[in-house]
Amino acid sequence: MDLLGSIGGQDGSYLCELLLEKGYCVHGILRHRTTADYAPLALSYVLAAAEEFPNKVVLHPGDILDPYFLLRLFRDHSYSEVYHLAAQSHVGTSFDLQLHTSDVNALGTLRLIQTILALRQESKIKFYNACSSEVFGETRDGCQDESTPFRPVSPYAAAKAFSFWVTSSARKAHGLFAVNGILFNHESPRRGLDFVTRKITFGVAQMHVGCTTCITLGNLDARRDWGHAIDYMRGVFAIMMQDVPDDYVIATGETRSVREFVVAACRVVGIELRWRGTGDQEVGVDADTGDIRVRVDPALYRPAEVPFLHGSARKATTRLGWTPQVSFEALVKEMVESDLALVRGRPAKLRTASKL
Ligand code: F7E
Repeated sequence: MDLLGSIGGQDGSYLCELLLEKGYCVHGILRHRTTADYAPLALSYVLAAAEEFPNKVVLHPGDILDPYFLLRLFRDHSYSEVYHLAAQSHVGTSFDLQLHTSDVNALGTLRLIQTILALRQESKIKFYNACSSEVFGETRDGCQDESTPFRPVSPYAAAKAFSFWVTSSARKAHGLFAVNGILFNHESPRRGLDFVTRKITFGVAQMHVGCTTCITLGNLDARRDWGHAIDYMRGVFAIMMQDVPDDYVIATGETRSVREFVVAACRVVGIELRWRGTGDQEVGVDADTGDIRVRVDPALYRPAEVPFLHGSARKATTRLGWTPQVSFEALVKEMVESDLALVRGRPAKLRTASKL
């Protein structure tokens, strides 16, 4: 039996489906969502799975911030694998919600580990911690892998670095099968609307049907290594299936700028962008019509930015046999097409009914 904390976001929803395919019974923690990382599409897939397989998907409304909730959960159920995905996952928001971000992302991890240790369950549980490429922070060039030093620049990344070290410490000090996945950015149609990729694909879809004329973005030159969340959840599962616990980078090995992402997304609906101006005044213009399609708003710049991420998943490829299957172009196309269906009122699956 597996526990996903939390199950209601992009990663939880895909991992839940993957584990169901493998024959697992999946328990998931569903937090009452009030923050910016609300991902209604992802949640709707989880609710659909719970409706379809009521004996296989069990949802626990709760919060990893509540130690008594965790104690009850781990006392009343016997878990063999615990996937810790719960986070305040928006890096920009972490500058405004520093304590909350630390409480969830850093101490939340420790609360889970402490619960396992307090109940003396360390010999029967495998524990996965969702670490993040944001921990590499100020790196400017080259590839980042498991040996790259952490140089976090945001409260989000500092908290994720803490979560990394308490996880590896639990492995070394207490013999818990505890592993970190250092995942680079991973996207999909189920991504929350406040992450740049989905903001762009949803904006492009809205432009295409005439709901809006322009997308407003922050730093167009930040570079990220973007992969597909389904590929990355396969990687997470592979990490947990090893006999020996270890930490792994999961990345595509390709890096692109936000600017390149928006160009690729516009191309899916037949818009070719030309760039005019510099800095805050830069605009992306529709080459055919001359209409402004992209603007820059300095309010969306981060107080401290990670300028460049480019991962090397060589260890995962060699030891786990993991490679990404979905190309950058296929990812962008899938996201734009899914958002087109959404804005046209024909989403693939969108459930709102819930027994919670
Ligand atoms: O930003 C720039 C922004 O918010 C990507 C999370 O899953 O991946 C994600 O963190 C880049 C940044 O993701 C806008 O400044 C420009 O440079 O999509 P994002 P992120 O911060 O990289 C890591 C691996 C995680 O672990 C995190 O949980 O895009 N950018 N304009 C913008 N970003 C946003 N959100 N909105 C803009 O308008």
